[in-house]
Amino acid sequence: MRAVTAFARLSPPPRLVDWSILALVVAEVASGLLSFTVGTPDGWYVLWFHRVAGITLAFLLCLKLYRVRNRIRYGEHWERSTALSILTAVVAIATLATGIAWALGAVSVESRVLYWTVLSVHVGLGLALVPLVLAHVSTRFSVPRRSDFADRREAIRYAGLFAAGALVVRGQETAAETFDTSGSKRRFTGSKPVRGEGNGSFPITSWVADDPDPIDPEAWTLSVTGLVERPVELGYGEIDTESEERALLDCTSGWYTVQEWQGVRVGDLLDSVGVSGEAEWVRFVSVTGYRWSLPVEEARDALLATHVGGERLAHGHGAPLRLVAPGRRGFQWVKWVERVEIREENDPAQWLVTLISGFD
Ligand code: HEM
Ligand SMILES: Nc1nc2c(c(=O)[nH]1)N[C@H]1C(S)=C(S)[C@@H](COP(=O)(O)O)O[C@H]1N2
Ligand SMILES: [Mo]
Repeated sequence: MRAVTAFARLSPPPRLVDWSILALVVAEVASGLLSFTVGTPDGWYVLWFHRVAGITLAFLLCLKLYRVRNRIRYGEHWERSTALSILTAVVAIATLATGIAWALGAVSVESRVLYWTVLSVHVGLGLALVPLVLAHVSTRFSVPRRSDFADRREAIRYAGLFAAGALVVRGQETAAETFDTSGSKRRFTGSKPVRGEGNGSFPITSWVADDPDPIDPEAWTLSVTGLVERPVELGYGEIDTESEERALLDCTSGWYTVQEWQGVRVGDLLDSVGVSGEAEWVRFVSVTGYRWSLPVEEARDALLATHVGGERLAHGHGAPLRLVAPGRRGFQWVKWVERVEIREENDPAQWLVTLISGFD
C-alpha cells in the first residue's frame, strides 16, 4: 500500500494526466495505423514508439484510476457521464490488455475471437477508443493551463515515465529472447510465424469483405494497359510461370508466412508491352475492384504468382493470379488480379477502396 501511495505522489497533476492520456491515445492510434504501412525493418521505430507509448499510457491510466477509485467504489455523484466514463475505462483497459497479451505471447495466431485474431481485436478496440475518449473528455472538460506545461519538473517526470516504458519493453524483449522456446517469435511488426508450405499452410485473409466466387481460368484474362506501347490481354495459358521467389507475406492481423511463389516477374511483363517514359506507377486491380499501386521500379521486382509452394494457387489465395510484393504488408498483395495499369499518378483512393470493396 505504501508503494502505491508513493507512486501516486509521483503523479503529475490530474489535469495534466488527463490531457496526456488523450494525447497518448491519439498517438497510439496514429502510430498503430502507420505501422500498417511498414513492411521492412527500417521502419522498426514506429512499432517501438507504439509499444513504449502504450506502456507509458498504462502507467498513466493506473494513476488516473487510482485517483478516481473512490468515485467508482462509492458511486458518488453518479451522473449520465459516469456510465460513459466507465465504458471508456473498460475499453481502454481492454485495448491495453489485448496489446500486451499479444506482445507477451499469451495468445497465439490461432486464438481467435469469432474470426478475428487478438491483434485485430486490439486494433478494433483502439479505434473505438478514440470517439469514447473524445466524448469522455468533452463531458469533463477542463482547459489545460500554461502552467501545466511550463513546469520543468513535470517534463522530467514524463521523460521518466517514458523511459520506464522503454525499459519494460526492452525487458520483455530480453525475456522473450532468453526464455521463449515456443517458437512464438514475432517479427518487428508484431506478427507471428505460420509455418509450412503451400495453400493449406497459411490462413485465407480478406482485408475487410472481399469474397468473390471462384474464377474459371479459361474465362479469365489479364489485361496490361495504360502508358504502354502495346497493350495486351493474356489468357491463363499465356502467363509465364518461370520466375520463382521466396517471399514473406505479413498480414496486419498478426501472422506472417514465408512461401515459395512462382509466376511472372512484373518487370518481364512490363518489358513485353514496352513502358513509356512518363510511367511512374503500376496499379494492380482485382476482379472485385480491390487494388493497389506500386512505384514502377518496385513493381518490376514484384511477382504475379500462379503457384505457391509448388501448387497451383487455391481460390482463397487469389487464383488464378495474385500479387507478391516483397517488403509490403499483406493487404497490398492484391488477389484475383485481372488488370495491370501503368500510370503517371499514384492512387490515394486505393485506401478507401480496399476498405469497402466486397460490400454490395
Ligand atoms: C487503432 C489502432 C491501433 C493499431 C493499428 C495498433 C497496433 C498494434 C500492434 C501491431 C501491436 C503489436 C506490437 C508488438 O507485438 O510488438 C500493438 C501492441 C500494443 N498496443 Fe496497439 N494498436 C492500436 C491502438 C492502440 C491503442 C489506442 C493503445 C493504447 C490504449 C495501444 C496499446 C498497445 C500496447 C500497450 C501494446 C503492447 C506493447 C507491448 O507490450 O509491447 N494500441 N498495437
Ligand atoms: N482482392 C483482394 N486481395 C487481397 C485481400 C482482399 O481482401 N481482397 N486481402 C489482402 C490481405 S489483408 C492479405 S493479408 C493477403 C492475404 O493473402 P492470403 O489470403 O493468400 O493469405 O491478401 C491481400 N489481398
Ligand atoms: Mo491482411
